[in-house]
Amino acid sequence: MHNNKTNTVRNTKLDAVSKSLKQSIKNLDSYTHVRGESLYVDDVNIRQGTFHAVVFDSPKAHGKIKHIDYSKAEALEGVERIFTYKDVPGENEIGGIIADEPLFAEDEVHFWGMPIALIVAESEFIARKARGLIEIGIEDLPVITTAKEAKAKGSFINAPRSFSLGDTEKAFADCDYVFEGETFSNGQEHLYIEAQGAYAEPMENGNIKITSSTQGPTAVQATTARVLGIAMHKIEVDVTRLGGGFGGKEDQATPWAVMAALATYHLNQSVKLILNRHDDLRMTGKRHPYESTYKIGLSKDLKILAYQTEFLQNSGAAADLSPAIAERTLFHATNSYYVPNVTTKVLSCKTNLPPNTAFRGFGGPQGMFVIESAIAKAASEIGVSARQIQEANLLDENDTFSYGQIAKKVEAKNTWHSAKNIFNSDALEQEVADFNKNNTAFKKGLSFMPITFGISFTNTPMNHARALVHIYLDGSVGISTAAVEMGQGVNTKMMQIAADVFSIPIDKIKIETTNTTRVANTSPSAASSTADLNGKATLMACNALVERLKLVASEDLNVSEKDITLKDESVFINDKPSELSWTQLISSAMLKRVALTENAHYATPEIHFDKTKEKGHPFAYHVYGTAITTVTVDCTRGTYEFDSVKIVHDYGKSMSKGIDLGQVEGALIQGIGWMTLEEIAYNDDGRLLSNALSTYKVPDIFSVPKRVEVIPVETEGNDMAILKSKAVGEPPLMYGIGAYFALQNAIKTFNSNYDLEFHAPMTPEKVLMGLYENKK
Ligand code: LUZ
Ligand code: MOS
Repeated sequence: MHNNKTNTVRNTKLDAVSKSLKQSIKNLDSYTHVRGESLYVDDVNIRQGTFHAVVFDSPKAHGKIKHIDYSKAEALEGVERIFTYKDVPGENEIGGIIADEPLFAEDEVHFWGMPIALIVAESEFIARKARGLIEIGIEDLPVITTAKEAKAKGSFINAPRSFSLGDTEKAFADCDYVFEGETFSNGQEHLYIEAQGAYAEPMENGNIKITSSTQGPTAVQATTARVLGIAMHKIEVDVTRLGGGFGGKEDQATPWAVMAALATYHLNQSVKLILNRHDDLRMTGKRHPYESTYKIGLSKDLKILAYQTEFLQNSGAAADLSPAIAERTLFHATNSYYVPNVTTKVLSCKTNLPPNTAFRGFGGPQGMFVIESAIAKAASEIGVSARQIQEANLLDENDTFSYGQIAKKVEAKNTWHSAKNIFNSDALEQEVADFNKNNTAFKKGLSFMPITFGISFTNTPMNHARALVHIYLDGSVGISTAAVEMGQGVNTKMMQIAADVFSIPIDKIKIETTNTTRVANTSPSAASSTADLNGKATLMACNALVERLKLVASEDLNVSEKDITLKDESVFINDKPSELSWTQLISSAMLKRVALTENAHYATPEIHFDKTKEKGHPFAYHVYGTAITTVTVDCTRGTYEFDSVKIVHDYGKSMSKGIDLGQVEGALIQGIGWMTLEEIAYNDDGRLLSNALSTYKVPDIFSVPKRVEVIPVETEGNDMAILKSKAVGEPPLMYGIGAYFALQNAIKTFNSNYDLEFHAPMTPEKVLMGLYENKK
């Protein structure tokens, strides 16, 4: 991105931020970000002779490749070589969960944008020009773009999954009200600012080093080894940071890294492959669109007695992470509510779209949108407000989730009632009602959105991490973990932990790049769990070092180690400073030949899940919260503005308030974008129409709510979270679902004949149609 980066390493003033660590620490990356000094893949100093690569991809969504002619492209001056599946020495296979995804198409293409070949040239410009010279003939095969069509044709990724609790069928028979309906939620483009990319370099003895913009360095390493047919130890993957991931680089950073490595393998030369925005939008998968049906049954006093759904997930042309995402949809199908009788089912439908993938929330938001739709429908039919139904069914201590986990330390009612009190929701509702009485051209709508999100990878074996901590002989510290910094501030959190345990300033600590040679066999930075898993490992490693150092100090000072603490860069005896400083203590430990390196392994305790029974205790804990959203709709134009989103959020005991607030705000806006603006469109041929930022609208400064307030709920916190500071990455995205229902409530006020539709995103066009459809 910046080739002329300043060469002087500036003296970063980090000491200022080390004070009052737990209060308002900034994301320490912000200093290099604002100066343009943060390093991304495109900033790697490339070796002389490095080649540049561009991917040739399918111009059809489904078909048989009849012929490809590379001769003109190969003849172009500056083109080094074009690689296809024929050049794969190992397996032409990159599927993570199911082996159903070739790196390069062989004789068939399954989606528009599917990689077919890699063009390697002296410059990206030449490679791109060569791409235009490739001639391909494809015999069309039928194209499926929607989940419903796939279901009708029996096209699935895997077997359906189903969770159940109680006796749903019997419970429906006992309900006073039963409603059924359909919902749709569209996909979502990740739009990480840094597009996908990797840089591969040949090392000695056929080893390859890959610098990748990935959330999953081990996935890149393992898949490269598989495709090249060599052992994992020959591949080193290094990640400095990502310019955003949002799930889009959990699995789908892999192919580009593998392709670059494949070219390096053959050419024994460095190869850089960075997608431009158009290529990235076309070739990569997105959040899964879902088409779902629901049936909800209630008693007269508005208790939800029974709930049944069928989720159709549009998985795209290969499994990718779809089965895991489908599973999380089931985990979150009842959101923050206790429902005693539940039957949920999800079908991962195979279509001819790019394989859809992880996106912040990982299927949870799609599941939660459906039950909120069902509640809105029930409320409208019964003639009560959705808020009454929501409030009557909030999860309580010791309630059972459909997957068997017993809810503990539940904050659903706490956040809900705190939100009502703190933000005086009665007065807010009155304001909205008064406004609507006094205005005809503008209408306001208000919604409540409670959230409950389970923390842990739902796949239990993935919940582990390691930290490698070195104390250098001058007392400075270097930390390696599996955590990938992608803007979420995890490096800052790791530093805080070490600074806290060692009681040294943050400028004595460095978080190293994430590298497979220092921390191996890692799970991706995902599932909101990165700070928990890697933070716990870091805490364990630092604590072990401190125990060792205390022994050294007790010898040096001739006191019991029980009386020793490390504080303010000194050794304290019974809370009074001794003459021994941190640096002297480290020198002393060196002379005594004490190990100043520790490697710790953390695996989340207590969690388990039995897929044969679909029961267990998959989550370390849950994160809770409630958002109140108000919107004003311009009923002449269909445009709208969010007046405010007022949130009571369960941070536990936040260890980095600034970072966590940033996560809540960012996730909220991303959720509002998904629900209101961002409209992915493929045509019937499977071609992405929303293929640029001119046709794909993301929230900008004008579409964010005029006011966002986030208040932490008072809570005991949870020891399964790092320093009781709960995971914060994904849960707040689902506050954005409230935006949909606030809009719907405004429309209903204007047009009492509006027939509730649950078809997200609620774009201004849809608002306008809703305002005037069947209006008397
Ligand atoms: N990734 C994953 C995730 O592999 N498993 C998960 O459970 C998950 N959850 C949220 C986001 N990414
Ligand atoms: Mo994820 S959706 O990569 O946490």
